[in-house]
Amino acid sequence: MGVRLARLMMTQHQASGHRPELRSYEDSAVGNQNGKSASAFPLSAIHAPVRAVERVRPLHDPDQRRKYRTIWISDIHLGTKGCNAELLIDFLDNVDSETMYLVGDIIDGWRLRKKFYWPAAHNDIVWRILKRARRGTRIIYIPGNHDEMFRQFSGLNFGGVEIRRTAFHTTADGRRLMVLHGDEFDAVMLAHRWLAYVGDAAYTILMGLNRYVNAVRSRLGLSYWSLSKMAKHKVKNAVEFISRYEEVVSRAAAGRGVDGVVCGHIHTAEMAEFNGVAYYNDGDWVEGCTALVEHFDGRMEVLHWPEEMARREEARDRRAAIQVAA
Ligand SMILES: [Mn+2]
Repeated sequence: MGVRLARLMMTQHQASGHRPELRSYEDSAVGNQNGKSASAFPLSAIHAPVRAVERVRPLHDPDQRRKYRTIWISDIHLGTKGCNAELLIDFLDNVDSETMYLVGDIIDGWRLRKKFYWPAAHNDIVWRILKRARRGTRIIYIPGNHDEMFRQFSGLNFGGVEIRRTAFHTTADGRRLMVLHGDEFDAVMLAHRWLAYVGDAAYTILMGLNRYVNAVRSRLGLSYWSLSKMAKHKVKNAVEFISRYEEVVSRAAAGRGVDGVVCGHIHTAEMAEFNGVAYYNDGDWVEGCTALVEHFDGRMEVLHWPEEMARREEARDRRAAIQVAA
């Protein structure tokens, strides 16, 4: 299944009219720098997705990135319109780590099976992650329920990416954390799979609305705002569900004798403690756009990327204003 999906992605990529764009990029680059004609350059020898990475945005200097000991991200849902690829690309271009955990639902196989959707930006994310592995970042991928087709490869290594069902992480201050996607605890999903699909449909509608609201907001010059994040916090049932989920996961972690647990799945970033067990959720890249990070002293933090971006823009505006004044 995984191989078929990968092949399908490649085919789609090549058929999407990407080549002419890439060629024109190549033409100008080769022509300007070497004075050679483009036809002398063996374009077909170049792997198209690699060029796509460099085409979208100039490469950032890895040394300039904010560095953490560990990064956890999950619920990216590549292959869906809900995936906030722009924000994630910005995150990956500005933040680096020694170890990176991909905590599941990275690729949405459920949705891809129904309707194929794979824009160039989604390839850019895959290639940025693989490039990190090549540069020496340890990458551990724990497939979730939406990318469960990769679970059969648990224990294997692909291009420097280790695939695991569950992982154990030791923090700089010596705490042992269990890392898993988290659908294992979702009683609703196990008992009534159809209910999860109904929830999925409602979620898709909400995400569509979220996209629309934010398109309007960005046209008005307003920052990104999460509709369902607000909706979730307003709806009592959802709040109850989330807190029950957090307790169930923490109790299971206590049973395994670890100091804490890191998961994703419910798209709600959180740092909490239940009966002496730390509960961390790295959130998602559909609505909240959050990551969990470990500092070099073992301190944990949730990064809310839309806010980080807004802060950066503000600082840039301030610098520009100072320059104008001077
Ligand atoms: Mn999930």
